[in-house]
Amino acid sequence: MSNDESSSGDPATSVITKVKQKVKRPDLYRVLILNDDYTPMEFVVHVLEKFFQKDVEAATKIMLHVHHHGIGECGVFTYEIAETKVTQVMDFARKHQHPLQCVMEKK
Ligand code: TYC
Repeated sequence: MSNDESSSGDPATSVITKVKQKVKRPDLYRVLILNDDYTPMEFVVHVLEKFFQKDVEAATKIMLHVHHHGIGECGVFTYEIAETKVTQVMDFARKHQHPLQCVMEKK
C-alpha cells in the first residue's frame, strides 16, 4: 500500500483511509519602517535598496509614502527573514546615529 494510505488489519473489514497531507503555508510578516523628523530621506532610500532589493524609484516611492503617512511596508517575509531584516535595519540606523525605526507585524 502506498505511504499516503493506511488500512485496518482485518481483510474482511478492510478500510482504506487517505492520510491527510499536512502542508501548511508559513505565516507571513510585514516589515515596516516608521517616519521620524531626523533621518535623512537619502538614508531611508539607501536602506530600502541595501536590505530590501528596491531600485531607486521604488525605494523613493516607499520613503515618500512613509514621510507623508507615517508608516510603510518594505516587504513581506517569513518570521526569521523578517526578524533578520528588522535587526539589520536597526543596527545600520544606530551605527549611523539615525533614529529610524523598523518593526514587523503578522499579516
Ligand atoms: N521625515 C524624514 C525627513 O523629513 C524622512 C524620513 C522618511 C524618515 C521615511 C524616516 O522612515 C522614514 N528627513
